[in-house]
Amino acid sequence: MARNLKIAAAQLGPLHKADSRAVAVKRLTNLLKEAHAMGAKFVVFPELAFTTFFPRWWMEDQQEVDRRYFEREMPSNETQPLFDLAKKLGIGFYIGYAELTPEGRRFNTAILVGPDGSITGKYRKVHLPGHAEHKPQAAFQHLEKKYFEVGDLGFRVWRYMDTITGMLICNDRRWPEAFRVLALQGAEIVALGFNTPSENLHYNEPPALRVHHHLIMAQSMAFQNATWLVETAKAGAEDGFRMFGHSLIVAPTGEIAAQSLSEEDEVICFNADIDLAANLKKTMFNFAAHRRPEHYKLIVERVGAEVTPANG
Ligand code: CDT
Repeated sequence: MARNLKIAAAQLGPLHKADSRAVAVKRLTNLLKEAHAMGAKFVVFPELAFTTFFPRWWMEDQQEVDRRYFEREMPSNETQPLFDLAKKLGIGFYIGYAELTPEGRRFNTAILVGPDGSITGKYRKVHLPGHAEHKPQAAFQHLEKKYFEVGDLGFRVWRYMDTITGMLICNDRRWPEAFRVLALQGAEIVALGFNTPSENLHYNEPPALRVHHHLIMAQSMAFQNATWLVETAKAGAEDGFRMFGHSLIVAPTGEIAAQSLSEEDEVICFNADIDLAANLKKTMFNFAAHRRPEHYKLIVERVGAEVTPANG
């Protein structure tokens, strides 16, 4: 019997420093209602969805950072309304947030919540981009290496809503290894939230080129790993710092099934045939038949590139 799942990407427009969690949760619940009206059963929200993208700011008072931007529990009193509404509507969701553990560790985290409201899975971001030190000359900061530890849960998949679903977060989408580890566990859907500045912090780069990279990566990762891929942005100008939208639902064929048009709150939805990848997984990307891991050893043995000429 065909397996179909109506999937939505619920893109958020900007959340400013002054916006409270209550404002964010209200907008997230409105998006959930809109997704429900479109028939969605699984909704993917962005990375760090309850606050502004705070790693763009250098802040020294860690207690204040924890209070304003980190979640000590999920759900909390403030975030509970989203969980309650999703459960009432029978919708499962992915959402990203800044996690502060009881031991005082900080992670950039995403969770998969079942349509019954229970937390099925947790992922802590592995690829933390940017820097840890203050760059006073830069137009903005990208301080994920200051505010978060590298995730310690690895890349996992879960049996979820009659599919096999994995999670990634933002910069992970630039690393083929992350997708391949999920695909080797049978991933049929990869859910990912992101916050990507339109401007390159390090050197001048046309914003359109940054979107181009985002699109070609999504299409190739979905195809080469024969998986559905849902990528949801937090977008627009947060306190004047612009991030692009272009939230996507990509089929295992590498085709873009749906794409957002705005940099505002916006829902896109697609009725995904989860078995669409079956032929691809039996032929071109039959990993068991064609992969040659004995020749891939450097992938895990070496981190940075080193020049090693073939002839010594
Ligand atoms: N949130 C996130 O990971 N953003 C990065 C920006 C990298 S620029 C230092 C991204 O890969 O989109």
